[in-house]
Amino acid sequence: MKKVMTLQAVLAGMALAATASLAQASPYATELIAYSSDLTSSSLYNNPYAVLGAPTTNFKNTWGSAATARVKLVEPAYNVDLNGDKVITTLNTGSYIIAAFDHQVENDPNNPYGIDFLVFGNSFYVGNGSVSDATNMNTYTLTGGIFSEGVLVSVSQDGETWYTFSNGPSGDSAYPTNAYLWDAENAVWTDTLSDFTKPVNPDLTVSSGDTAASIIAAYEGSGGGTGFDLDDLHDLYGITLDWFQYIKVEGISGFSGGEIDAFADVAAAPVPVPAAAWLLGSGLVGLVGLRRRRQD
Ligand SMILES: [Ca+2]
Ligand SMILES: [Ca+2]
Ligand SMILES: [Ca+2]
Repeated sequence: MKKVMTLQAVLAGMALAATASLAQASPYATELIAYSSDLTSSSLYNNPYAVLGAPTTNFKNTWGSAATARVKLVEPAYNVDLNGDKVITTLNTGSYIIAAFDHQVENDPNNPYGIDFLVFGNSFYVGNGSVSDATNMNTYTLTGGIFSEGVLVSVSQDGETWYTFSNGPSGDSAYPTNAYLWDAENAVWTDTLSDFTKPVNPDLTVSSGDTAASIIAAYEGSGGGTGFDLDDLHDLYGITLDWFQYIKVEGISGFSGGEIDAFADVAAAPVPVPAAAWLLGSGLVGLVGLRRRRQD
């Protein structure tokens, strides 16, 4: 009986350990540390908790038609999500939010384009004509313009000493969020989510006459977001920040107030494994040897 109890205790401990490791796996900001007193949670875009978790994928219009829509690069997140929860927070001049990841976000040389984290707002590419989920992205053309706003972004290791991206980029700017992959062949949205931990190629530009579908294709599966490289802080502060855990967004004077939806830690690109190492790892080396001996 005593042994059974011990085994149960061990199993319970293992389950706890598994839960703990899962809880530390979020690529998104998980905790709200502080926010300005004007963010009182009372109105639609005034809840600072809306910046936690994954970027918004679908939203519901609580006015009039109560229509729902997917978040796409030509139709940004607003109003509430399908559960009725608030999705974005406006940062007017003087507003700020400090959030934290549950792990250190690294300045990883294997991150695509050197980009270490993404900030999602509600910017969008301006298109020719109205847009809904039924709009054909293959033929919907863009003006070349983007609706973006300014949100100042800073990072910190301890929540006290801050490093500000004062030369930009700005939160709530390119690249607009695109939550789902587009099936260009059948001209329909798929239910496959884009990758919110993958940056868009920073060389991508949008010109007048480009179709929305061509830009979605150029996202290469990324869900968009504004990319930040910790190496850019070196020129400003003369230090190399290897990681951070706290992020601060602030309203900038001169802008009407940008919105923040979410923050994401960029996933490092998989490092190509040399063929010999792959064979070793798979145990196929022995098989190759056997075959050779048999042929001899
Ligand atoms: Ca970097
Ligand atoms: Ca905005
Ligand atoms: Ca959000």
